[in-house]
Amino acid sequence: VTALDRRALGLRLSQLANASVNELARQPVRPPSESAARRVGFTGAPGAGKSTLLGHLALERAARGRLGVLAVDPSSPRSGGAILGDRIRVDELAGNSELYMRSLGSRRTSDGLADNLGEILDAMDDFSFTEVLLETVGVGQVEYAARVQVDTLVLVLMPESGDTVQAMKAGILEMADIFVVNKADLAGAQKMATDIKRVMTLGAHARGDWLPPVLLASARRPESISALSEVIDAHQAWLDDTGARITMHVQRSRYRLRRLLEMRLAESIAREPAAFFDAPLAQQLALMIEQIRMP
Ligand SMILES: Nc1nc2c(ncn2[C@@H]2O[C@H](COP(=O)(O)OP(=O)(O)OP(=O)(O)O)[C@@H](O)[C@H]2O)c(=O)[nH]1
Ligand SMILES: [Mg+2]
Repeated sequence: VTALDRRALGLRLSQLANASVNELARQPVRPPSESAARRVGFTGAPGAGKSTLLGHLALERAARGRLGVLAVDPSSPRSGGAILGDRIRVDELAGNSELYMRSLGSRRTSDGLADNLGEILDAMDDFSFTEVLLETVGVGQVEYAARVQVDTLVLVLMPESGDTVQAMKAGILEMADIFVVNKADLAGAQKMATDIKRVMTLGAHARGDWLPPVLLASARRPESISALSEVIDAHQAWLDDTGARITMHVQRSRYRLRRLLEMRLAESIAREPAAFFDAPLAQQLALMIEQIRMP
């Protein structure tokens, strides 16, 4: 593996964040790959402590190989768009030549970035990342895109915030692989965890299903970060053992095909309906339809 070309990667990600439908359609169709970066997503309400958690996890996991930390449009005025939480010493991470951190915005709304997230994460594979940690905020379109694009989705909740109810309403609860009741040094964390566990065990679970664990975590308790790191590994191992990773790749291909068609259709209707079947989209369709056939 050659040294990370930060300039080239930065340029590529900026291009993809603002890419047109045609530019997105020109990105290659990829078969499942053993060498693809493990993708771990973190979502939750503004201020839930996602960036702080990511920073600590990055410190813990950076030694394993090339690690990317991406944040989609962190727009909270409190954090000022910081990728790492305010308690992380950036210099601890900055010296690591195999660590890459970057926040992503798009010229559209932050929801617009949902269109490009798949291609952005694919680009990380081209730069030989071992793992990518992705932070998204809120419960918009980006959350649904993130669910499809990451292997492991961690939902970060704050105690006594009404986050559980909000997440339930938005359907995020069903999407999460791991629940983190964060800021567990604050009151109400244990009760919240118990409530979530109760909700989770209500649903029917087939043998061999992944039952999402509920963890308490706090930036002030290093052992809680290690525990989360281990659970992420356990979920990744489960994906490999059950073949779920392959199913996931098929779902991603389906999602990409649908998004490209929707975007292109909307564009064509707005301009010139006959242009819908122009290259390069049409050329890609045959390849992509092949890709979504289950092996
Ligand atoms: N008490 C307590 N505060 C925490 C903990 N982790 C983070 N915080 C604080 O919570 C605030 C928000 O932390 P961030 O990590 O920026 O939260 P975020 O979810 O990334 O926020 P946005 O990106 O703005 O949505 C900061 O002031 C942190 O210091 C924790 O474990 N306990
Ligand atoms: Mg943040």
